[in-house]
Amino acid sequence: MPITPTANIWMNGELVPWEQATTHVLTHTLHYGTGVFEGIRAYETPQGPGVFRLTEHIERLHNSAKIMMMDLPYSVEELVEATKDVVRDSGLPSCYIRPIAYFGYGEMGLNTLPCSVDVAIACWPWGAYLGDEAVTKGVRMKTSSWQRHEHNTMPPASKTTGNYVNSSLAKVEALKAGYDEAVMLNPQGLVSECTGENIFVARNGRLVTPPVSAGALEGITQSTVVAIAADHGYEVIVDDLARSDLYIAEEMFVCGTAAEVSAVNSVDDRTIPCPGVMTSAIAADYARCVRGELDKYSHWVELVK
Ligand code: PPE
Repeated sequence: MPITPTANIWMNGELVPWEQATTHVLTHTLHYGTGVFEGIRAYETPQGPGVFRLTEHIERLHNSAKIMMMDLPYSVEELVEATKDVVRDSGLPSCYIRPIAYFGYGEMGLNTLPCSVDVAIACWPWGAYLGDEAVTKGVRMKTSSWQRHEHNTMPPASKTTGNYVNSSLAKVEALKAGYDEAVMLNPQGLVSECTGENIFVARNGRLVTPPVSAGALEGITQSTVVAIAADHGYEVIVDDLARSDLYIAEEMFVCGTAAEVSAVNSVDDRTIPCPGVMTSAIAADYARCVRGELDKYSHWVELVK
């Protein structure tokens, strides 16, 4: 999806014009995929832009860095404030936000310990990640021939840039085959997640989502969905799913900051009823929740003003 240059970008404490937010080709992370990043959305509210679960996203960035033995030079509080500055400065009513921390210029070789750490935060307007009709018509999924990382290969709990080589291979394979998105299985053959979303499946009237132990990222949208589902009285369990559980799902959706809640209409050409009743209700409430329209969750919307 294209990005439009729209806003100043925060780099190591300064807001710099979009075109000047560049790095040297010998930046360490460019060579070894060792950066960590986040994907966050700000939504329009009557009080101006509100960033959804901002603090939790920045906490996850810190955790990703910790897993990578990267010492972030900014605290959670500082990066929360910096993110608000970027959004406020952009003047955008809503946007996608991409914080990234990376090993910088000056060292080469796989030892990251002597490297400098740079941090940048950018934002831009970004539409529906899996297409405008994802919520109503649903997306076509294909099981990937690429496996999700095993825990001792690349830690899936860290949003490390290099982890996304796996996601990109799977995404391109699915698109080339005429599908919208890939389902990733782990080395044990169990369902893990998608290239950039967590998975929910309805089986026997209750929702099932795979655990972190299956190689899924601990999704912030996933946890929002669990809360919303409970409000509707839907039972949610975190459990392993086999590929065949997807084929006979009563309904299915995927969720993530970029993709929000997107219904799935088929997996490997097995049709799934779409959009399901639970999916539609959860997608509608998610859209309200992120805009601060559900009182119970309004504290999740961190206003930039
Ligand atoms: N799994 C993966 C692998 C993943 O990348 C994401 C977010 C999720 C699950 C959902 O996590 P959360 O956003 O906390 O609900 N993917 C981000 C990056 C997508 C991209 O293309 O880049 C996102 O949704 O922002």
